[in-house]
Amino acid sequence: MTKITIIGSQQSGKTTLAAKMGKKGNVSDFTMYDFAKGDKIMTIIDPTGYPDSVKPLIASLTLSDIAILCVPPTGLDAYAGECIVCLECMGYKHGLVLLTKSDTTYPQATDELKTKLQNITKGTALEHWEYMTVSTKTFEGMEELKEKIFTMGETIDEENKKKATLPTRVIIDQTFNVTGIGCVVLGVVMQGTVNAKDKMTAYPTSKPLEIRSIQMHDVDVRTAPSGARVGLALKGIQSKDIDRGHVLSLDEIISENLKIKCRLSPFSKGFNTGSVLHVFVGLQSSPMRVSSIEKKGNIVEKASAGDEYVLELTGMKEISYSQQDRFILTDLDEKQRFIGYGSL
Ligand SMILES: Nc1nc2c(ncn2[C@@H]2O[C@H](COP(=O)(O)OP(=O)(O)OP(=O)(O)O)[C@@H](O)[C@H]2O)c(=O)[nH]1
Ligand SMILES: [Mg+2]
Repeated sequence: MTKITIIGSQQSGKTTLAAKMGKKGNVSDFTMYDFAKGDKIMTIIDPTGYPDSVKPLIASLTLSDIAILCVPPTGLDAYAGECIVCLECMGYKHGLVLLTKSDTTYPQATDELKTKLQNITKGTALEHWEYMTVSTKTFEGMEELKEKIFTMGETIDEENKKKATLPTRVIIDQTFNVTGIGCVVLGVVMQGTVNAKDKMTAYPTSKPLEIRSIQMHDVDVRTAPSGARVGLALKGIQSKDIDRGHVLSLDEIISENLKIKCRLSPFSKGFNTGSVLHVFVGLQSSPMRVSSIEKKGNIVEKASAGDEYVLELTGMKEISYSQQDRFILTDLDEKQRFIGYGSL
């Protein structure tokens, strides 16, 4: 099961592409599309709530394995630039650069655009991503794109198999109440394996629960592997007690404040002690005040683009995370909102 997020320039054909690739499903601040061919299943996410908010962008990418960065013949715009900084901050591994609307340009211009983009993305997470060309109008490149995604999906399936024995963690992106069943949640098994009857805890609220039943793409299953998109019916918890961003796990760290080692993006403006940042971890986020900035053991007043720091951040809301999680730092008042990333 391969999960893809489509991002990139405004009006580059992202929504049209998603709609041509799959059948429209759930809509919130991102829209999901499903495609199945034999045992191959694909979920395509269109983060429609971006660029108004960075939340759906981070959420969609977190729930996906592959990012498709769409660039039309007119090139990168400020939002595609911001998407690249986001991918870089997330350390996003798998992706493609898709040169869209190929029916409106000619091959030489496409080659020039590709060379330009390869120069811009040198040294970033996108450096070794493949380039493909499509038109949703003439269907040029559409089959090749699907094939490419399934091939990448095989690599991702292998990576997921290696995560099967890790402690189980499921990130929830939707919760609702179903009459006669009770609390139902949708989410992705980020690592480990979920089994019916498993006893787990919802974090950061620390509410205990039991997995009553599991569905994968509307089919009842007893167990769901790492990487699976699942629907879970839960026992012992009400839908009002669980929200998007919550993590089902056996053990997570919970805190309001953080002390993290972080690296600022070269494309950020930096910040000072006292600044308020929005810190994301998985699908959770919290506004946090920078209470101290340390550079190589010394306390400093300002954090600048491209450098590394130890930050102390003070929040007012509990978030949950684990030792290996990556925190994404954003400043929602800036034009380019991604500042950098950090870890414990
Ligand atoms: N000629 C041509 N037009 C296209 C193609 N794909 C999309 N379009 C047109 O481009 C416009 C934008 O398409 P959307 O799919 O809405 O693009 P988007 O990237 O989702 O746009 P935003 O969400 O507003 O950023 C629409 O008028 C589409 O009909 C294509 O391959 N060729
Ligand atoms: Mg769109």
